[in-house]
Amino acid sequence: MANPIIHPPWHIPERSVTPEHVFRNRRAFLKELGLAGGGILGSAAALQSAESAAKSAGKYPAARNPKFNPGWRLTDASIAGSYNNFYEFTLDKQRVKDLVGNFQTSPWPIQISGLVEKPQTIDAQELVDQFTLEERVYRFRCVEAWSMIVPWTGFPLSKLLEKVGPKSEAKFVRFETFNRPAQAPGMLRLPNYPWPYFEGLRMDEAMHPLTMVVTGIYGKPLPKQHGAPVRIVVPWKYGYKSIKSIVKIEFIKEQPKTFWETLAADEYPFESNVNPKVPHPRWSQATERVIDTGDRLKTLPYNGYAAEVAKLYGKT
Ligand SMILES: Nc1nc2c(c(=O)[nH]1)N[C@H]1C(S)=C(S)[C@@H](COP(=O)(O)O)O[C@H]1N2
Ligand SMILES: [Mo]
Repeated sequence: MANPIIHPPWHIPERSVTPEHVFRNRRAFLKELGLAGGGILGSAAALQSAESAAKSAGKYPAARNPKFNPGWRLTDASIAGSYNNFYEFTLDKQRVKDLVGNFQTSPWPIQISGLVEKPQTIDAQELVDQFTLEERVYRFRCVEAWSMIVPWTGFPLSKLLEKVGPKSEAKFVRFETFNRPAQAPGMLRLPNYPWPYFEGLRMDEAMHPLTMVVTGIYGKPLPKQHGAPVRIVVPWKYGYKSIKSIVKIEFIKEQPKTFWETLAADEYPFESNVNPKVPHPRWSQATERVIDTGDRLKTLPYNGYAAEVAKLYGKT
């Protein structure tokens, strides 16, 4: 076969996104969900989708929330966008951006399920359109001891939770990333990894006002290498908790396993709060390297967010 890549049924070439393609996308998506009815629904949906795309485009850049605008020097955008951990594509941080070409991020059904009042499957764009986007400057600290400071665009995860209504028995939220080896070459090269990537938070961590659903960075929609179209960002935890390109949000009773915990439980425990005093089994966490300047900084407890979050862990 000339082309070994088998495209999913809704595949369209990315470069030609026009309202007409948005229309076709949308229909294919609804069909997949078993929702496509006659022409009326089809064209109404198409209109809605075209409107939705236009509306989303107009949301960037979102207003910066002054509470999260500490005047820190931002990491250079092109460096943040070419130094990515996204193992679905490659382990080589500098090459992720070059390998995301086949990754299709629209349409993007997200399933909200489990112990929740309003379970649903909804396209990422429609979901995001229900919220007011804001920009927040956050520190970001990877467990590998590098860090950056970036302006994320999105909204608090708590707002989404309020809308879908977790039941009182729900104690944890589990997130899952897409599972499409044909679009993500790293998945095939690491066959022993427990794909798709999955993560979790306690309900109080998920409800904390710092925890964000992120749709953009540096005033624009998320580039694919940063986890398009929708990811989570939890700034007081090591970077791997901030799961990219999510397709599933599930409310559950028991603490979920996580991808990295499954691979090495002693190195990547569920909680994984940034803590300079607790070394990784193979290296110190006392300092961090800023990815663009190369500066060595002292790592702060909870990545600098102790005043906001230490109380979640019985500490002040
Ligand atoms: N699905 C998925 N999410 C992921 C990862 C990944 O490999 N796959 N890597 C994590 C790690 S280790 C880090 S440090 C951050 C990196 O985010 P960035 O590339 O936007 O800086 O994404 C996290 N989310
Ligand atoms: Mo990381």
